[in-house]
Amino acid sequence: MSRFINVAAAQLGPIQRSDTRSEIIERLLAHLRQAHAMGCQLVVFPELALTTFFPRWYMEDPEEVDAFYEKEMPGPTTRVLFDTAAKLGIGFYLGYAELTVENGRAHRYNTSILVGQDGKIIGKYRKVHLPGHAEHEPWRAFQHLEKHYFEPGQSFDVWRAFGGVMGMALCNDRRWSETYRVMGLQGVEMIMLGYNTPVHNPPAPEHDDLSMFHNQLVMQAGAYQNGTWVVGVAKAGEEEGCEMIGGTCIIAPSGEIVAACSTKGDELAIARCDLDLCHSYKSTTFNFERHRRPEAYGLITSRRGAIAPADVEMSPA
Ligand code: ING
Repeated sequence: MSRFINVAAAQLGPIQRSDTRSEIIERLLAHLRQAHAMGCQLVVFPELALTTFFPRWYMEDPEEVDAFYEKEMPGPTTRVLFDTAAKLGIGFYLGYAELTVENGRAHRYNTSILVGQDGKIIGKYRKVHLPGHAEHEPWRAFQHLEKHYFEPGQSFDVWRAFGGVMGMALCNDRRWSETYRVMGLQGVEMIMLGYNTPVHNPPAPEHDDLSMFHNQLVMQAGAYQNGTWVVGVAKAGEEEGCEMIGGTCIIAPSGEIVAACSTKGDELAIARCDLDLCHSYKSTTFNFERHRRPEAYGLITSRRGAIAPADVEMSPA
């Protein structure tokens, strides 16, 4: 008997700085209701789905900065998402900026949660790969200060939910093969990941025309090489003068895109996902137990940066 989940990839168009939390929550609720009407059990929202992508600015006023973070989840403005999920029997993945106090110290993370069809939190993930830079770099058309505003997460976990093994990632994580493989080694069958990706990458403008190609490339490869579904969801369009890619899509364990958005606004891409398709890859081509050779992979965890043999002239880092 196949295990199906009807999944909605819930793309958001831009969120401007002046948009209020209640206006944004209304957009998320509209997605939940539409997905429910279309028979979905799970909705996947983007990264930082409650605010504009604020790491594009260098801000020094702590109050100004902390207004972008959620101090509790659910909180006063987000509680309605959980109540609606429980009422409709539809779960969701949500990306947001998390501020938490542990042992009297404040910690800030780029976070996602997975909420079940009963409206209860199943799991939390904190972004491991924080791109960009930690200090203000005025030469850039816009900043990318995730290393300034967030601490990195330390692990990729999976959870048994929705009839399968579910995993979470966030944005830049999708560019690193280790993200998928660590969850693949835990039997993941569906990876949910939201992203906010500017078209323009200031350190490498020559890549800009390939931003959509790279977006699909990494997610399709991750899906196929680990025999897992991947649901990639954009916050897209022009946010505060910064154009962000769309490309929201649902990818099967074969690596094929089975559903995709075609706009850069609020849009659902929906697919009926058969989790049993994963087995076809996990038991053959990517039967890790039969084919992997960890004894040859030591450098992957023992070395951070690339080191070429002495006689190869490499361009300066
Ligand atoms: N955004 C971008 C991402 O990885 C980026 C940052 C853009 C990195 C282009 C490299 C190239 O999609 C986030 N939020 O990680």
